Amino acid sequence: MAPLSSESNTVLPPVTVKYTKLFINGEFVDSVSGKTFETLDPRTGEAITRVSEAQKEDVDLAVKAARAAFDHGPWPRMSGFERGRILYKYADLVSQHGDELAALETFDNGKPLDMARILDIPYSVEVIRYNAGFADKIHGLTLKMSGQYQGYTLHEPIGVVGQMIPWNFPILTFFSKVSPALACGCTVVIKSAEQTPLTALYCAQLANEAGIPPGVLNVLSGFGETAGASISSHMDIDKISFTGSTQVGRLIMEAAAKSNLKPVTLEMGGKSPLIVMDDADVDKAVNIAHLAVYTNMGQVCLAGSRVFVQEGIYDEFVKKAVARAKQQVVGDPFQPGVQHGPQIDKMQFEKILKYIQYGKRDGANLVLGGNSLGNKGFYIEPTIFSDVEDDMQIAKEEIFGPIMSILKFKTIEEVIERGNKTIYGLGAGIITKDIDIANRLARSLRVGTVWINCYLVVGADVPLGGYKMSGIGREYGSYGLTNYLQVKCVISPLQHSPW
Ligand code: TXE
Repeated sequence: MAPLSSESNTVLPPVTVKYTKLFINGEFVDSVSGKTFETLDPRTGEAITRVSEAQKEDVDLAVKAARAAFDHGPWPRMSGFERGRILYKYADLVSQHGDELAALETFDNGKPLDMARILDIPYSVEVIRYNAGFADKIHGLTLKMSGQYQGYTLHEPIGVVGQMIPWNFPILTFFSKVSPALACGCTVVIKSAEQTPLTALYCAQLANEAGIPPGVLNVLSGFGETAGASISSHMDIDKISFTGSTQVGRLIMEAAAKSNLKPVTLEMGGKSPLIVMDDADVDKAVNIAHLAVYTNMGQVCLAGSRVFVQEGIYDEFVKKAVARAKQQVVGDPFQPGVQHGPQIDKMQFEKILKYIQYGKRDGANLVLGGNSLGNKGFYIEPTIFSDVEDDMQIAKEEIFGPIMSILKFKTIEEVIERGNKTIYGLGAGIITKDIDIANRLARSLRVGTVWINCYLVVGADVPLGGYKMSGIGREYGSYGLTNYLQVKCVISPLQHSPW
């Protein structure tokens, strides 16, 4: 671990900010109130720039534009082929501007530039292309009814969609929400997270260049309690899709229920078990666990934040996990080779340090890290606790930081029960050479994704979502498109009509 100490660690970002206003009806506009807010550089905690702040009246304007574009505009009415063509162009533009977008993402979010370049941007492009390819393949069924009737189903766009995204994967969550909705012919009002508004605004400009008509995609920067709440309670929005905390997911569902009962898709928190059996290759298991916990500084909903290791290899695993984490290159995320940058903001930084205190207080064994790093920004050392017990706070609650909690178990029955003993159900990992054990665990864990001998492997074609309080619905893959479609059934008499 490279110590972070002096000011000289912070390098100049290779990017300038171009777009800071709200994007409504195809134009960048000031907020009605004229209010703006700062977005911060997590490397320093200092302001990058100010962006316009959307509030209720701006949400109303964006919804009005999206409503008009849906009710009267060309987007839902054009052929799926044409919509797909425009979305492919959008993907090409994101790819062409990939270096600038990656740098902007790192500037606003603090994730290593290497990662933004090789993961966030290409994966976003893949997601847009995947959904673009579906635009002309959305169709219903023909139904041979009993009696003198026949029916068919139409899969129609659900309407105006409101979307709220988090700060941990700003571009990726932007496109995982926007591209299936657009492919289905919906129009969108999306609010970025207040910590990371910059790449969404850049992508709004690219939507214009791709030929997405005005009003079809509206991008707002603003806070959850104001702009976000206005979206979820809006009477003229037909559907909500949200990614963020379970706590806010609940508020959104409540607001949707209290307004027009719009359906909601929720992707929320997790406390995913990663189960390492005695027969595992310990070095490989340590690598997988390392990636499962430290990717994106632990700010991943699917993070394998409870590492269950069977007793026979427990001590060796802990020792090797510590050695592996010590190799993590921590530093300014713009520096080549850096794998671990700052946490997103002061609130998350303090939350994580608080959990480190809880771990110590509850008697877990701190075997690595446990401190903040440097004299500015939001850096935290990769941290490991061993001897973690199920009822400790660090084993129960989502920390969303670079903390590995290692728990010991004896039998499969025990680990199934303990793995499932959580309010969450997002992901799980299994590391074993025994196919029977892998199959049994995969069937027994109540989660949306199970990885066997790997972790955090995702793809545009693979559905993602949670059981229990981790979520409602699935995103990505063909499943993701169904969030944005209504099914209409049309029935008519056959030749010998009884009417
Ligand atoms: O999330 P919020 P925060 C978890 C993680 C993290 C914790 C808190 O544990 O430590 O949540 O993070 C918008 N109506 N995840 O506070 O508040 C908000 O503006 C409508 C897991 O950042 O849920 C932002 O756009 N919208 C997660 C988005 O919700 C509201 C990713 C997420 O913010 C709103 C992020 C409201 N009342 C955090 N209040 C994941 N699943 O990956 C806030 N928002």
